[in-house]
This record gives sequence, structure tokens and C-alpha cells, in this order.
Amino acid sequence: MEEIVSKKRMLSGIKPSGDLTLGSYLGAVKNWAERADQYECFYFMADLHAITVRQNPADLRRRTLEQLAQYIACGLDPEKNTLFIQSHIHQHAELGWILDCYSMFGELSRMTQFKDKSAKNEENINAGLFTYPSLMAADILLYQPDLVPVGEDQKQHVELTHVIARRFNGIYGEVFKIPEPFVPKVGARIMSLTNPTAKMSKSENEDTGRVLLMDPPEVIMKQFKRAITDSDTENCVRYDKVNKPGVANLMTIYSAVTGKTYEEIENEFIGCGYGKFKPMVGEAVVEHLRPIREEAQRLMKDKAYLESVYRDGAEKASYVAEKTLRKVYKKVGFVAK
Ligand code: AQP
Repeated sequence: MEEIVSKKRMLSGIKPSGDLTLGSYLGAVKNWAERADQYECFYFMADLHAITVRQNPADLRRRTLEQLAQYIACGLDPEKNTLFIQSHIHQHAELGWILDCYSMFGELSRMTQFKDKSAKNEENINAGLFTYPSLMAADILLYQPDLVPVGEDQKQHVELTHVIARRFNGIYGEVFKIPEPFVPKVGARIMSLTNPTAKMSKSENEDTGRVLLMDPPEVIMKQFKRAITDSDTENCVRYDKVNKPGVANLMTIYSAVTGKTYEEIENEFIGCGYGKFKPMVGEAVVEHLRPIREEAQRLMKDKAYLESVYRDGAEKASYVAEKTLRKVYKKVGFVAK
């Protein structure tokens, strides 16, 4: 198989730990879909990462396939992008182990996601939760990408990937390419609609502050109508992240789905108050997500097609991953098979 070398390479993934949210879409998938022509792109369903928190096996399997259908429905054409399931590429777990041995306890302890997740899962603070960033470093470094698009919350992990890669390269020579994180300007952090100081997450805010990619219009509208704005008396649509986080979050969402700037949004809603603004944001989101939801529903009925996509993706991904892993094995001193 010929490897494409002309385009720069990009890689990212999402855990199928819950149904994709508007946050996963605006912070990640939407930006991926816009780059397929410029980059050689690899995107995966991060099922190995998902099990750092207990999952119901049937739900995990269903969500992994649904996520693939949703990636495609969001515009990730499998002809242009390599789409695969992380656990199908054994090299992730293998390089993950090796990089565990090049990741320091202190570095892993400082990761804010580890601190957050262990506070929320006190009964299951497992080693996988702790070493999550070295597996994430393996996910990235296996593919030698130039760019890693992530939301703001994952930036710290990409920075640790740099540290681990530099440490490894410092000992063995230039084995890994050092990729740049790409954090989108709008949508890097979509907050819960009912708690604008907390990130909108797949596995949290169960039936309150999150909007799912597959939510029907009436549910989306209900969520936006009950979104928290401000307790101030101003009742005016103005971007002020510190003093008006709820309104700022709604403006970010509106900006991301309409392409309008914050200034244009402020002008559009002069004298309108939150009562009118909230359903307008809801309607814009409904219309933006409608074709995605319909296409994902159609794809979910075609299991044979989805299977062909992830098998094809695994073949392409494993070719690249194996090349890096073989080099790493040789460098650290493992005897060739
Ligand atoms: N609310 C968000 N705003 C912007 N970006 C977001 N991302 C996730 N939520 C938001 C980005 O999506 C990518 C994949 O994330 P992930 O699912 O692998 O991990 P996560 O960030 O831990 O996502 P969740 O939704 O919070 O999942 P759970 O609840 O299972 O931990 C990343 O690039 C992330 O930044």
C-alpha cells in the first residue's frame, strides 16, 4: 500500500463514553470536517479510553457505531478521511505501555482531567484513568501527525504528549514528530446550558444542561428555553464571559452555527432580551443539526456499510501505526520477531 505523503497529517478522536453532544460537535467534529481537503486525516472512536470509567458493554458497542455514523453525517467522508475504532489497532495499547515507561508520576498527577475525573469517580480511581495521557500520547504519536485538533480541555494532554515525545526523542533520536495542538477560535469550550461554569459533557448533566447531536427539535428547544442566562437586570445580549457566562455561552453556540461574529449578534438582538434570544439560538441549532441527525439515522440502518468503513479505516491506520511501532521497538531494544 502506498502511503500518502504530500498533505500534512491530522489526527483526533472522541471517547464513546456517552452520546455526542453539541460540545463534542462544535469543539471537535465540525472543525475536522472542514479540513479534509487540506490534510490527510485520521479520526477514531476512542473506546480504549472510554473504559477508564465503567461502561455498559452493549451501550459502548452501540455508541461506538453510532459515533461512526455521526462522524460521517457531520461531513467526514470515509473516502477522504481514515475513520477507525481505536481498539482495532493493537498498536495503540502497545505504544501506550511503552510511553507509560517514559511518563513521570508527577506529570500525570498534575493533569487537571485526572483530578476532575477522580473527584467524580471516587469509587473507581483506576490506573487507566491516571495513565490516560500516555495512551493519548500513543494515539497521537503513532500517526506522526502535524496537527491535533482538540477542545481547550485537552490542550494540557497534547502539551504532555510533547514532553513525552521530546523525552523519547532525546534518548533515541528523532522517532516522533512533535505535533501542534489546534484549538478552534469559536467553540473550544461549550458549557452546560444550566451551569455555564461547567463544560457540556457526554457523561454528565444527564437531562439538564446538555444538547445531544441526535436530540429531536422539541428537546433541543426545551433545553435552550430553560438555559441559564444572568440574574442581572440588564437583560441584554452582550458578550461578557466573566460577568455573563450563560449569555456568552449561548452567543458562542449561535456564532458557531451561524458564522456570525459576536458584534453582529449583539446588533441583531439589540433591545430583544433573553426571552427572545434563547429560542432563536435553539432554532438555529435545530436547523443546523437537522440534516446531520437525519443522515446519521439513515446510516445507522446500514450496518454493512458502517462495517466496511471501519474495516477499511483499520487497514489504513494499522499500516501507519505499525511503521512507527516497529521503529520504537527497535529503538528501545526489543528483539525483532
Ligand atoms: N463541551 C465541549 N466544548 C468543546 N469541546 C469539547 N470536547 C468535548 N466536550 C467539549 C472536545 O471533544 C473532543 C473529544 O473529547 P472526548 O470525548 O474524548 O473527551 P472529553 O473532553 O472528556 O469529553 P466529554 O464529553 O467531557 O466526555 P466524558 O464526559 O466522557 O469525559 C476533545 O477534543 C474535547 O476537547
